Order: sequence, then C-alpha cells, then structure tokens
Amino acid sequence: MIRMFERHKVRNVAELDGDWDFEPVPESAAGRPPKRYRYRMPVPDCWESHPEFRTYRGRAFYRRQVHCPQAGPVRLVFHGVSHTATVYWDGRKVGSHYNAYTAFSIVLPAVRAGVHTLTVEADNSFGPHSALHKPNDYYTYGGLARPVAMECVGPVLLERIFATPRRSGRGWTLDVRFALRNLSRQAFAGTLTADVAGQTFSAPVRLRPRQAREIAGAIRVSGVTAWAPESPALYTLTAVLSDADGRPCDDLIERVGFREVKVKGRKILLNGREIRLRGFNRHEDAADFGCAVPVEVMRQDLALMTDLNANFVRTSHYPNDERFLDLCDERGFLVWEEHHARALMADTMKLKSFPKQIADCDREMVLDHYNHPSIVMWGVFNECESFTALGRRYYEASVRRIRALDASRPLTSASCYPEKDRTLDLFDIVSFNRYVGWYWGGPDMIRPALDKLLAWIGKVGAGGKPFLMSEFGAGAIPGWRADRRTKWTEEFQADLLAASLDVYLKHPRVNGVAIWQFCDVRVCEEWFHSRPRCMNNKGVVDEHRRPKLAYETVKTKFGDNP
Ligand code: ADA
Repeated sequence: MIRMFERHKVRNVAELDGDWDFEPVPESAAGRPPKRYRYRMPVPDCWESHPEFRTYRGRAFYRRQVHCPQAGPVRLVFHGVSHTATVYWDGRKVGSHYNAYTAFSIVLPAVRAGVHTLTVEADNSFGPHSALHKPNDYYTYGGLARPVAMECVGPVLLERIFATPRRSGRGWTLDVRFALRNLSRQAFAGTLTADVAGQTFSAPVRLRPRQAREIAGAIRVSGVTAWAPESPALYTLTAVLSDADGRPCDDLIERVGFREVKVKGRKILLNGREIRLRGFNRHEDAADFGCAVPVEVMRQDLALMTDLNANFVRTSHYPNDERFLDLCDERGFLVWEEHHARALMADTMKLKSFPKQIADCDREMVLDHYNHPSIVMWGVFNECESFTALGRRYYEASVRRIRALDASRPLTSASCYPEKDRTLDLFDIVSFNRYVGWYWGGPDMIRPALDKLLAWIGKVGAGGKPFLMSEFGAGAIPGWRADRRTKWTEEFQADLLAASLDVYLKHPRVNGVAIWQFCDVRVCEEWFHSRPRCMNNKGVVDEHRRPKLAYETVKTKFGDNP
C-alpha cells in the first residue's frame, strides 16, 4: 500500500512489495551489482529487521524481476530508500537519490514489453558524503524502508497536482495547478479535465515534444464542509488527461481538505478560528520494524494520541511517510512537518554535500506533501546553527525556497538557543525546545525560565508572533518504578511532565505544546553514554507502544486544557 487512497484508475501501477534478492557488499564494491545474492529481504522494510543485519551500516544491493505488460515509458517510484539509493535497470545505472525521508522517481522513456531486472544499491553509511544522516539521537536505518512502485505510463505524464483552497465569500475556491510532462518526441494535443466536489474544470492541452508545463485554474465550490479537527472532511480531486481522440491516457487522483491556516498577531488561525496545539514529537520508529513503520502501527499511534487528548503531531526531524500524513488528514490531526535536520552545525553546513542535500529535501518535502490539509506549518533546522551568520544564511535559503514553493502555510523552526538565536525574524511562529527540570534546573524553574525566554523574544522583536513549546520532557526507563522518584524513573517523568504542562498549557503566550516525545526510539550507538538501552527514552510510551506512568498524566492534563 502506497497511499491510503487510490491514486490512479487509468495509469498502470504495480506495487513492488515482497521479498527481493539481497546482498551486502563492501565499500570497494560500490556501483557494481553482485552476481550472487545469498539472502531475501522484504520490501518495504529496513535490513535491521533481519537477524543478520541488526546493526549493519554500509552498502547492500536489492534485486528483483519486473514485468512490463506494454512497450513505452516506465516510471519507477521510490517512497523512501535509507539513506542513499543508486538504481539500475537491466544492469545500467538510471538514477540515484539521497535521503531516506523523501520520495523520488525515475522515468525510463522507452522500455520494451517483457521481463526486466531492477536493482537498487542502498547505502546507510556515515561520512562527509552524508550531511543530514549522521550519528544522531535517532537511528539511520538501512534499505528500501518505504514502498516501491513501477508505473507503465503513456506519452504524457500528469506528474503533480497542487490544490490550494481559499475562502471566497460563503464558499471556497480551489486554486489548482496541473504539472504535465511530454515524455515523447511527438507533440501532444488533448484535454485535461478535473472533478472535485461536484464541479468540473476542463482545459485544452498543447505540449511540444519533451515539454513540461503547468496548467492553472480556479474551481469555485459550494456546499462543502471545511476541514478541521472536529470535521476532517476530505474531497477527491480526479484529473484525467485525454488525447485528441478523447481517449484517457493518464490520470492522477488527489485528496483535498478545504481549510486555510494563517497567523494573525499572536494567534494561529484555522478557517479564521484560533487553534491551540497539544501533542507530541514523533519519530518514525517502532520495535521490530525500525523506520519502516507499518500502517497498522501508524493507525495505533494516532489512536493512542487521540486517547491522550492530543490534536497535534510534529514529524521530528524529517518528512514523514505519506500514509501517516494521509491518516492525519483523515483524523483531523494538525501536523508540523519539517525538513531533515537535527543539530546541524557549521562543520556539517560546510560540507560540500550539504547545500544540495538540504535544498533537495526542502523541495521534495513541499512538492510531494503540498496537498495534505493536516500540515498546518513547515519547520526547518531543529536546534541547528541559528546563532551565526553562516547558519543564518542557510536558514534564510530554506525559508526563501519553501515560501517560493508554498505561500499558503506559516513557517517555524525549533530553537534551543535563547539569548543567541539570530533567526527569529525569519519565521511566522517562534518555537523553542527547553528541558527545564531534566537537563538543568528543577520544576520550580519552568515558569521563570519561560518568562525570561518570552521577555528576550520580545526584546529581539519577535514578541508579536505565536509561540510554541516545541520540545520538553524527561527520560524514563520503561518499567523502572521507584518511590524515590529520581531521574530515569517513570515517576520522575510523570512528575516533570505534569509540572511542565501545568505551566505551558495555561500560559497566555503559549499557543501550543509538543511533548518530547511520543515513543521511545533507537539511537545511534555513538550516543550510548547518555542513552540507556541505546534508546531515547523520553517517550510517553515505549518502543512497543506500552504506556508509561506519564501516559495518564498527559491524558488528564491535555484533556483538562482543550
Ligand atoms: C533535542 C532534540 C531532540 C532530542 C532531545 C533529547 O531537543 O531536538 O531530537 O535529541 O533534545 O532527547 O534530548
């Protein structure tokens, strides 16, 4: 399953789930598919789920046969290869991609009908070639962790749809852009039609050979239900491209939610009404599955967060699997999605690999996830170098890039540098991560520290913006209960979260909170000294989603402060 709804009725799509041939190779064999494959590996999955590869860091090849029922263009779609993919078609290199958390596709313009060999080289090694995936307080797994599909397409591809809802009068208008690409050497003449909420849009299409272009329009709708947490109404937008004889030659189906999110003064408005956010930071990580979190666990996570009276989730610290975002759309969860960055400093930003890797991630995240109504803000650079001119240049570049791709959503960034941060002016919403009572101070310091922070934010001119407590929390070893209630006990975590939520949920300047974190997650072994079990143990549930003592505390506090 690639998405939670069917995206094509015309286009021929084959999902390539199942066991592939698998063979780890040494660095010296990079770029050379092996002749012999000794293993079988499930796709999607990460190789750490296999008993022999629990801690494997390096390269491996995946291989399988695919059958193309017709001659013509083929589009290979990879929703997440961790963390670098090199793709071969019948032994010839046809493309590559960096970053486990964003999708990529490769178009082969002319493929003969019949059986072909698809080979993917995955590499999860660390080093200067990888600026974003590095030894970190989360684990970089290896393999084809998200779904793979092969599409047999026609001469013209309906590549993307961008649907931007805006309120107009008592109804809504959907500004739409259709991205088309002529894959053939012949000119194309046809018609594009799109249906949504009972309305139809139609436009002639003329494309020169190999031409890519957009067709834009505005579809006025009435009688629709606005998308909101209490009414997550979704509408199917079906676009069909037909040739000059009226024969459908491609299609693309999207889901839209009619909602507007804006910042007005110190308020975050959804459809003109102020929203207050209460929820969690969530890594894509689950016991036995690593980052290849199955849809069943995604559903369970949202059921637990709903039970906890949460309405908000931050995709810390990278773009998420689209199926999770689909589920957030369906359940009315509000999402802060962010590009892939955690604690990147000048040494990383100076790597040759960094500029393109962060720019690609910005673009792929926004272009692919644009239509999700649940995403109400974009985030960048979690706890990165926001206090130097070098760092600020990269913050500015990402903000500029994302705003150019999407003018409809506010931007934020989670900082941990009060008194030093030089980037607050770039964002619509100010967010800070503070671990008062865990890394320093005690519960009695929570309120004074917040007031001091807010005073400084005001002093640097960002006091007129909404403010989010984007991270706070404490570690608790699952099952460790002790009446002395010291750090690492479940009691301590429950006590500190209670004290923190009593301040943050009631403070008039705090628009929302995201607890660090929803579930315990695996971390890189380089972090063993401060991460018992080689896990980040600040989850309110453990890696198996078993509640800790803090679960009931959070449920009550969130429930008492809607
Ligand atoms: C930081 C960081 C998180 C996590 C957290 C912690 O705020 O953003 O990814 O590392 O600290 O557990 O200390």
